[in-house]
Amino acid sequence: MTNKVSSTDIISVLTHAGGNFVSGEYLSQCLGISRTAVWKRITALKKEGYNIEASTKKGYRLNITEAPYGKTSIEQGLNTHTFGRDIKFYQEIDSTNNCLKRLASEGAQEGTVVVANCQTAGRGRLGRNWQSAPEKGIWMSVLLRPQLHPSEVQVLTLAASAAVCKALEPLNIKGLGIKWPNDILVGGKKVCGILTEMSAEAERVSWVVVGIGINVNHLPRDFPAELSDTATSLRIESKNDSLINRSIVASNIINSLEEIYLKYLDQGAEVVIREWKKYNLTLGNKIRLSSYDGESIPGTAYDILPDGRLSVRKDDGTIINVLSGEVSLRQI
Ligand code: BT5
Repeated sequence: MTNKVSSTDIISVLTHAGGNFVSGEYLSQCLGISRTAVWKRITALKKEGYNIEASTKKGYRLNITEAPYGKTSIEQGLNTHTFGRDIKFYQEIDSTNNCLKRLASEGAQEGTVVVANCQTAGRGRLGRNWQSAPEKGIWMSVLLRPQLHPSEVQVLTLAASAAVCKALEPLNIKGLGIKWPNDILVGGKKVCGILTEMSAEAERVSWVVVGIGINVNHLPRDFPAELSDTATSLRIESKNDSLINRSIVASNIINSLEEIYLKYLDQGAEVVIREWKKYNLTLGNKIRLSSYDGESIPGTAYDILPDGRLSVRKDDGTIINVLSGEVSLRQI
């Protein structure tokens, strides 16, 4: 009897559970084999490549394959005028920002989007590296061609982080917010980073590429050791432990980015800053401001100015306004 129970029977029970956990005891009763036999078969199935999660308390769960993630499934969720009307989707690319910068210099339209399932050379700011594991995150860049002075681009960076937070609202993640200028954190850990790059003449912007990297379906083991204390994912933070549909999240982001961008061009920076402040984790907090020349200034984040600069009251009482730099929160 025992030997006649095939692995397919186990897969069929787990599939039937629709991605929920099934206890070892239930499997054992259902299939008429011992719990040890269940465990042995599960181990063999995992070796075959089945993505089965085992939990001593809850039992076994087959990770149902993620909903489709590609150009068509992202397009299906769009309600935009121009953003995302031209999506280039790659299974693998060096960096979506690099790719879109090339396309921008060849004359690509505003709203062109590049998305990749995996980046082999994802970039952060100042030459830093951005870990972009295959299948796990949203690695995406959006092209803007605003009629703006280069000094007004900082506000676009704030707009992008506010747009991402708004798009993530349906996931109901407690404590998600923005550390100035545009790191999105949950419980002090980074879930999203944004890299804004531009090409400009003295008085006018030619193009801006907004690169957005979001850790979506990572489990803790998917992060390299050096990020284990500082990075998190939407899946980890959403607590219900099921795969998040990246297509829906990506299209929501494109939708909300177009909305806030058009508002900025139409109504000015105030509307962006108001939106950004809804998700603020920085203002009112004690911070340490590290400038790129290595100086580290303790103070309190005080306000955002209309040009996107952060106003900091230093611990000695003087006020400084900064356009760039690294903020670390001294308390959350
Ligand atoms: C950023 O830089 O946060 C901007 C990241 C932008 C990534 C997107 S993905 C799509 C587009 N294409 C690109 O090539 N880039 C953009 P920064 O503030 O400099 O943060 C970089 C630092 O974050 C690194 O030095 C690591 O410490 C940490 N880090 C790297 N990968 C991470 C990840 N996946 N999650 C959380 N933290 C990470």
